[in-house]
Amino acid sequence: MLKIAIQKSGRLYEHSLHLLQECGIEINNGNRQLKSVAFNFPVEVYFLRDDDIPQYVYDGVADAGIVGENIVYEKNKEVDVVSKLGFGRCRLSIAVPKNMNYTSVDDLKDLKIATSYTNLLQNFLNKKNVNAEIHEISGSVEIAPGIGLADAICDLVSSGSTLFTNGLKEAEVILQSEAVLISGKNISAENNAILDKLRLRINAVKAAKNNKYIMLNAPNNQLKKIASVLPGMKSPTIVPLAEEGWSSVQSVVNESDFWDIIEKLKSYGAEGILVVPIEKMIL
Ligand code: PRT
Ligand code: ZN
Repeated sequence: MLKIAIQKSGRLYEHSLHLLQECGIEINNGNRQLKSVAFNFPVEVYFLRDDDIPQYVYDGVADAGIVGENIVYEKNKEVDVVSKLGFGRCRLSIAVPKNMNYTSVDDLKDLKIATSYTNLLQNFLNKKNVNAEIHEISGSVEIAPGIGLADAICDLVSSGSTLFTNGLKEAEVILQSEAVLISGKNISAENNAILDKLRLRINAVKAAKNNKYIMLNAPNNQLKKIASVLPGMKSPTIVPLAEEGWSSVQSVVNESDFWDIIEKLKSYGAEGILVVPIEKMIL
């Protein structure tokens, strides 16, 4: 049985449970238990504070965990990052009062910076050869400059609105972060095999999210050009239409270059383009 730790409440909780669900793993956490065994996959889920997950995985109390990279690298426990999960995206940044004339990292010299990410901040300052005072606080970091507790802060940012409402501006980005699946170094062979199965399912879910299935009609004399922008998983499927001189082309396209491809397809004479979501994609 693979023991996997996820956040018990907070920003990663819903996404983590949803990802497991999309992987076909059903868990009942109706009355907010501490742990729960899946009905249909050899997994037991532990619900923990995100800060504790790397330690539990390092100690082998849990075999794997879902947690933000910010926590993984701050806690600096020896665990393996198995896969990036594409949610919980944010960045760890240094922010300064918006009226400060900030030009470079040297402007942080001798400032007092409030953070709960002391290790990541210290590493960054060392790398940049800047000497500043780190003031550790555990919550509401963004109010520290306003109440005279610090000159600057180092905290997670996603939309930037928290910084804005507290009269701060982003000065340096220290780390880009998203939720990741981690595993312990001493995982048993049996649990490692279950983890491999889980990873395959996660990759299938992620690939499906990043890709769309596309169907279109194309004049036969344009098929070469159209096929060249639609590589698909191997190559596009091309079947003749009942109407002479036309074919139906089907393929898979990546979300990131989706609009570029659509524009090219239209310019090559494609018609009746249909785009549908993919449920799972096994490569
Ligand atoms: O109780 P527990 O310790 O488990 O939870 P927590 O309160 O420590 O963490 P939680 O639930 O707030 O966040 C869990 C994880 O979500 C973090 O470790 C990050 O990996 C990820 N994440 C993604 C974020 C954000 N985005 C985020 N915006 N975590 C926190 N924030 C906070 C940030 O600290 C700041 O206060 O949101 C504010 C900034 O947001 P914007 O949108 O105003 O910029
Ligand atoms: Zn936390």
